[in-house]
Amino acid sequence: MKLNIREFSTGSEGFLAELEALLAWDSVSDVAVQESVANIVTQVRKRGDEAVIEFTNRFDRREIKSATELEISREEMAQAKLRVSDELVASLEAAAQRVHDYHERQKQPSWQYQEADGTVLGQKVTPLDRVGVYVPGGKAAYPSSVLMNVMPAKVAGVGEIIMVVPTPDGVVNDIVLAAAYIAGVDRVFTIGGAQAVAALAYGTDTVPKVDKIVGPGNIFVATAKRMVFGAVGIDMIAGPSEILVVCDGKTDPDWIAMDLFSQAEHDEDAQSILITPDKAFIQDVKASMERLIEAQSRQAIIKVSLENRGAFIHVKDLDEAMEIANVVAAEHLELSIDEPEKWSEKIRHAGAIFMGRHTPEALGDYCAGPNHVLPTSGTARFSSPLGVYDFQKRSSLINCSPQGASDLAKIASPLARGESLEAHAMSAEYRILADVDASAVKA
Ligand code: HSO
Ligand code: ZN
Repeated sequence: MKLNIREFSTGSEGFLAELEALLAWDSVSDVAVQESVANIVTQVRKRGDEAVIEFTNRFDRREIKSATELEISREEMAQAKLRVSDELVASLEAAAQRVHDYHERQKQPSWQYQEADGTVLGQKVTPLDRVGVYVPGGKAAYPSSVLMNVMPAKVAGVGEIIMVVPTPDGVVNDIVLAAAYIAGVDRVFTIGGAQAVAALAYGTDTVPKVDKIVGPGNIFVATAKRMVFGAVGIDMIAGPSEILVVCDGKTDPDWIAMDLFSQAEHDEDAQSILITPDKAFIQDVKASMERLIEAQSRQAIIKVSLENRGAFIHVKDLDEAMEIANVVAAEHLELSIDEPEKWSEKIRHAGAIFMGRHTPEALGDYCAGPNHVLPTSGTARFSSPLGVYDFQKRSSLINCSPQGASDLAKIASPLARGESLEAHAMSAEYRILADVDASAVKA
């Protein structure tokens, strides 16, 4: 099948403008969607379960009468797991274990230190009490994403994990439930869309109010998450998935073609880009793609994705490739080159760096250990993969000794008076100790 994929060269005039146009992703949210989501959120906030039932029956074509019908117990999750093949269960369990072990290393301990005068300062780390995990129900219902969202929360020590997943026409996804069971989700509700986000954010008689909502979703879910932010915490709002492969031309072009497909098959908006200093290699990969796409089950999505947002970029050398990789700040960066450790030192912006020819993104998506929830659309410039730290928060600790308080008060008092805050100044000054030498002289 012929594929019409853009080709650029850094040497050509206007390259940077072309690159910018290629990367542009418009996440503007629709006014009509905003209005509809605002209405749903308000209704759920006001009328609780009654509104959740109404919207669920309407949007998911269900006939729920009581909100208790919306819950799936741990027992039912265990039953779902029994309906999944042994091979798949074994893979889910192995993946969960590896993701768990990786995230164990991210745990941040509380710490404190003592100053010479006895004052103690520190930071206390506490897991969130209750977290909501949104799992999409439609074409993007990924059991692997259940593991990736739940495991770091588990490792952080979150008290209770509530999962919501829409079940259009009442059809449950056994693999998603099996993953939830294995990951240790406490409660599951078969609700989705903005109504599920609102129920988690404000709580209803049936759905408990959570402290933070994580997990991907469609435009309704993303808009609802933005709307409830503040009442609860949220994770990042994910854009379409992207991969940037840097290859020196020495990897099997079939491997590179399939690595690019693996991202393109997610959805039509996904972005797959190859950068190489070897011009002939671009043609080799293209030939591989045109041959391999024939047998791909998601051929139609792959084709649209590659033709709309895919690209081959020819660069002068690997140094230039690294410069462009930093501009792109891709969600996934594959360094399919010799000495990837050395080259990775030049990378400053990427959600995850896959090093060497034997490290395709797909292994990271499922089971290497690191999280597959990563910053998209260039946000790797300022944000990080989902991790244990997203489910922990920090409190500052201050414990002044009498001498420490006295010394600090002498610093604080002029600052407070400079801000015309007299009560602050006096509160500090009360702690100033009487001058010991002066009293000694008096005696
Ligand atoms: N590549 C996706 C994650 C995923 N892949 C789930 C397969 N299943 C995130 O960018
Ligand atoms: Zn993937």
